[in-house]
Amino acid sequence: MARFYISTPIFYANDAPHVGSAYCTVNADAIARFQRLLGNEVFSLTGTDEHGQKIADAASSNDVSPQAWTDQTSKLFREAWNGLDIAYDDFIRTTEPRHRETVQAFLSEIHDRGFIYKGMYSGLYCVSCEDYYTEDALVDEKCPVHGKPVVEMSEDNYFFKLSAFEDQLLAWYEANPTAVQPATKRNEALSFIRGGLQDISITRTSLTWGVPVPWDGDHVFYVWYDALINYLTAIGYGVDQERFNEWWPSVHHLIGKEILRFHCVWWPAMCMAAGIDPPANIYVHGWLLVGGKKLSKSMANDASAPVKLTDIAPKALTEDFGVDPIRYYLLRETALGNDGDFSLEGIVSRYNADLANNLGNLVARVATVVGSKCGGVGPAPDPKSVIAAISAEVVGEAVAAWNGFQPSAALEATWRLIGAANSALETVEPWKQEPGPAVDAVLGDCLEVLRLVAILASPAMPSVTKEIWRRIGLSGEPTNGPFDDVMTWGGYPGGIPVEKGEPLFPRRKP
Ligand code: ME8
Repeated sequence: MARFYISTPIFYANDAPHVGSAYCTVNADAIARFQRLLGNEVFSLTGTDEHGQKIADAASSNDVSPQAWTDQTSKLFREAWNGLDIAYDDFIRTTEPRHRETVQAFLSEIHDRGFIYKGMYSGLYCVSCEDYYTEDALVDEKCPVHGKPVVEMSEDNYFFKLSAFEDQLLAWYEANPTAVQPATKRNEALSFIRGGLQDISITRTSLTWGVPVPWDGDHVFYVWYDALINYLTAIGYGVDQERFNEWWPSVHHLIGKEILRFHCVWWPAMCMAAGIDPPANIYVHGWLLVGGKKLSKSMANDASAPVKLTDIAPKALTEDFGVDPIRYYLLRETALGNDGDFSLEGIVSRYNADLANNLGNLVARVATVVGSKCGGVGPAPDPKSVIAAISAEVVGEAVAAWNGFQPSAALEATWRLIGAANSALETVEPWKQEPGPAVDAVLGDCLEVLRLVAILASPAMPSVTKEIWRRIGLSGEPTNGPFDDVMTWGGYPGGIPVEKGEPLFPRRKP
């Protein structure tokens, strides 16, 4: 049994989550669930990022304290994740005492090792990014990510000697060619490093809403510096060394592309400075776009946005389509790493094509014909079925894709198996045949396909796959044994009752 640690970024608790925030979390959850299926010990982490100027501003415009504000908003994230069936193992809030202690211990270690010094900083700051920009990086004199005006800031700060880690970072990238994926993102990080690294300011005096600097009470840590350390807090850095060593550095950080520099340059360098190994893997995903623009909280105030943010809030979507179909859409529609268009029309067409017409139809047809031709008792599959070979290929591909952080490809492969079963039904047309071995063979094969699909698709659709499992007469939950054994053709025992039930995915009007 291996250990598998996966993290999402921690989300700014300045406002409620949107479906773009859910995108990363659903992908991380499905990948974690697949690793649990393999029998691995999994630790999946998510949470909220609660310090910094952006949160302080949101709290003050709502006339409450930052703590009260983040208490409310953090709860909204937790509720949204519960509503999307996210099986996280820990939900961290950066305002928790455990996190404050870890931040102080980790940064004191870097300070003691001589990589933090005091100096003056001035630059152009985007509050939404909580980041400084050079003049060249601005677009029309505005922040390149948010399109908002930047402000001149000048502060007496502590600096982290990032510049001292240029060679070490390049050597780490060289020695770990798959540490940052996909390769295009690795190249982006490498070219940033090769372009030369400057020391970065890691504290603020202009703000009090942050983790206090233990060696200088006038300063708090800059929010990004506190945030990245959440990945260590959750596994007991400085508190439970044994637990920490069990999980670190074999971590997989799943992140969005705009926070690549923090995770792929700063974070490994910070780890090096503190004397721990950098994270083993950082997987960078793209954005959900609406009308070509990044889906973001600021769309709430944009009258020209092509869709109202409230109409596509995670809760509104799951109430309309169901939890599993929304999870499926987020995982299947776009290959992880690319940008993808998000639209309600897109959800409906994916739902009708893959769920109603394909999986739902297979479940319904098999159960109906088992009812009419086999007295409601499912026959066993044919050990020599032609579908057995397709199944072996699909299982191999799906496993490789899940392991390679490609849920979309894993589901695409899984749906080929569903397609093979539907084609076999159309060829044999058991509903037109007399009961007998030919009817039993095709229905047994289809039931075996449903058993395999219920397992392979369970990371994406945990509830519906349980229901399929139950309807075809199996007990427990999808998977009931060592992964390689349960994925071998022929596991459906036959001789057990099959239930028809209501349509799993009633067709939607396009
Ligand atoms: O960046 N499509 O928080 P955040 C896909 N607190 N992903 C999206 C998205 C979209 N339209 N919109 C947002 C932060 N995201 C920091 C992280 S980690 C130590 C600190 C993703 O709430 C985005 O790419 O602004 C990012 O990975 C995540 O949501 C959190 O964004």
